[in-house]
Amino acid sequence: MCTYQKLRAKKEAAMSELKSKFLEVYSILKSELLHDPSFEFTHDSRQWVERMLDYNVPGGKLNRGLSVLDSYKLLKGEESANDELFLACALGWCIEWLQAYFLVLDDIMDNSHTRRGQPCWFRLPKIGLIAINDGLILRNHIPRILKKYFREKPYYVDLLDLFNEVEFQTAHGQMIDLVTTLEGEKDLSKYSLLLHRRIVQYKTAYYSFYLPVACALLMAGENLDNHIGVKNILIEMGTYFQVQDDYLDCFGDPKVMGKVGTDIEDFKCSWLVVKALECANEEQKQLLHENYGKADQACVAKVKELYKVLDLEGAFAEYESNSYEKLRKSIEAHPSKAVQAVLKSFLEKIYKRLK
Ligand code: GPP
Ligand code: MG
Ligand code: MG
Ligand code: MG
Repeated sequence: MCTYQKLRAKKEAAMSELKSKFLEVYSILKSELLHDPSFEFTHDSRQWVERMLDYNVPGGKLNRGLSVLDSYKLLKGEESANDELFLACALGWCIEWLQAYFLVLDDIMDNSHTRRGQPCWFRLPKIGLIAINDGLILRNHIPRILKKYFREKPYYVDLLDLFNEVEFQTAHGQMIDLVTTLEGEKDLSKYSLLLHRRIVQYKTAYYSFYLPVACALLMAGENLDNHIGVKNILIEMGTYFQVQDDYLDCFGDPKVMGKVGTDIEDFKCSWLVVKALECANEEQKQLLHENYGKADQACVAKVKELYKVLDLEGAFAEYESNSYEKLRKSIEAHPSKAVQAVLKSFLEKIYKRLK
């Protein structure tokens, strides 16, 4: 094994150790939530919530949650106490709970079929629209975890405020994502990179990128008002991440991603359709107007064919390497080496991702 391979193997072993520690904390939090004294659980109701949690919370990549732990360790150096690491895991799980809540509802709104390699929760027999209430339960678990573990901390109010702000921003991002696709207003001419940027910053970047690092900063005793530069870099990274999501929706391998894309059928303001509109001739634009946003698989195939002809794969590869270079430069310009390490670790996790 060469030095690089050894280093990589070491890093992977450390990551899998971190992941199993993180998963142990999931079991503890779940068990506490299933014995919450504010509700008189019966055997059946406890079983319902447990099955819902196991189906929707821990089965993803866990990048957002693990990033809290990772970032906190990098900010504090190696001397962090075990109970502090447990708290970083608990905060990480709050983000995974938030993500589960968003995904359960997003899949209903996007009319999706699969998620994380299994049917979407609302697609299961006897679940249907009960999934909406399950989403509310997931959402309500977050302040309960925060109260139990952080009530006495000086940063408790900031933490609550952070989760509230980010949820507010995400719901508004989701609103513009959905309203642009409304029946009767299907008008491709309003789709632009500017609109796309606005949608993805709000619906994805705040909760997926800013939130984990902001949690770690609060735990490390930092004032978030002093970290606007970090926030801006993370929002850029989140934008890049959602462009990847849009790209993979059409060009990714559903088996690897665990979900089948629906953006073309849903008339989404995806990065791909915006790029296609930018480089299409009049005839190709006409084809898009006629076929984009239709459930008919023949229409979807025509749009995909046009994406190939316009070499959107090439356009994406160029976007990806430019974004990566730009992000690296802004990270390297940051005055703190510890913060640089946090941001670099995040960027390396998503660069050229396939899922
Ligand atoms: C990702 O969009 C955005 C979210 C999951 C946020 C949802 C917000 C709510 C308030 C419900 P997406 O639809 O492109 O994600 P995916 O491709 O994973 O379905
Ligand atoms: Mg969506
Ligand atoms: Mg979706
Ligand atoms: Mg998507």
